[in-house]
Amino acid sequence: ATSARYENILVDSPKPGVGLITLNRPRALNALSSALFAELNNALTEFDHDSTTGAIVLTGSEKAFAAGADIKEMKDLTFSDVTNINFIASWSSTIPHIRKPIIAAVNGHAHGGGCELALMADILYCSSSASFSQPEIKLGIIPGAGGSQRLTNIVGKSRAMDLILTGRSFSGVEAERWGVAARCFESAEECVNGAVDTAGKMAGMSRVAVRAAKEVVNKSQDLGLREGVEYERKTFHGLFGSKDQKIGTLLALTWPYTQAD
Ligand code: CO8
Repeated sequence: ATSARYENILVDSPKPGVGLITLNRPRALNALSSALFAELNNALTEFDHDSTTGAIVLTGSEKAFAAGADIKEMKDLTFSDVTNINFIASWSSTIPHIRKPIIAAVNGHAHGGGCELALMADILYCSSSASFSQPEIKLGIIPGAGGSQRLTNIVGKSRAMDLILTGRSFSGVEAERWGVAARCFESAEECVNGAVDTAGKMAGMSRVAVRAAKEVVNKSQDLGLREGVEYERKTFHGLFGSKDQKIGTLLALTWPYTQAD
């Protein structure tokens, strides 16, 4: 992976098996433009296809994960413009098809589309300095990349209404308390390092099992309990056809794997 052909992002591999994408439009606090999303979608797809990568970390700077959609790009668009080009549809079309785990490491501002982008990740880590919001209501619009759905699924209807209808911010500490973030770290550096460590652990697991685990957890968001549990069992059965299952269960018989972290 190389950053050379990108203008809005940096790509790197900070440890074996881990792909790191850093949003890099510092002068606009990583505001999300169509150009940035084209690059992000491209980099994610490349890491997904790259056999040496097992998991992906997506981050921004210490000051901003992303301060939302680029207001300058949006301001003159009319209703016909946005429906004709199906505005921002392509922004959220790639991420749900990425099969490797994506961990968002959120520091600083994550507003509007930036908050929605973080919510699209499989796992969200943040630091206590993170500030999240869905401020669209203040611009006379509403969340447009899944915020009203994903945030509501996590925090519940009442809290989602409270946030989305006022546009108020919530902190990294609140994000962890409400289950928006899996972990809240004290500093930006610890947050990114923590995400890279977790990605490294996942990259060391059976690839086929990690892919299946991500898929079944995501199904829980779309399917009812009975169908979801059935889907899980079929996928579980399928894994008995993998070599990793044979090796993994054999190792589990001989190795005190539960104590080794
Ligand atoms: N778009 C374009 N430029 C931006 C944006 C943005 N969203 N946010 C910040 N910038 C630019 C500023 O214009 C400024 O540029 P310049 O120096 O040229 O004037 C530079 O970044 C630095 O910003 P500030 O000086 O304002 O920095 P502060 O530290 O004082 O404030 C804030 C930081 C509070 C984050 C402030 O910049 C702010 O309120 N930004 C706008 C946040 C916002 O309303 N975002 C929501 C946009 S709506 C949206 O995202 C719709 C979602 C659509 C779906 C997206 C799909 C993923």
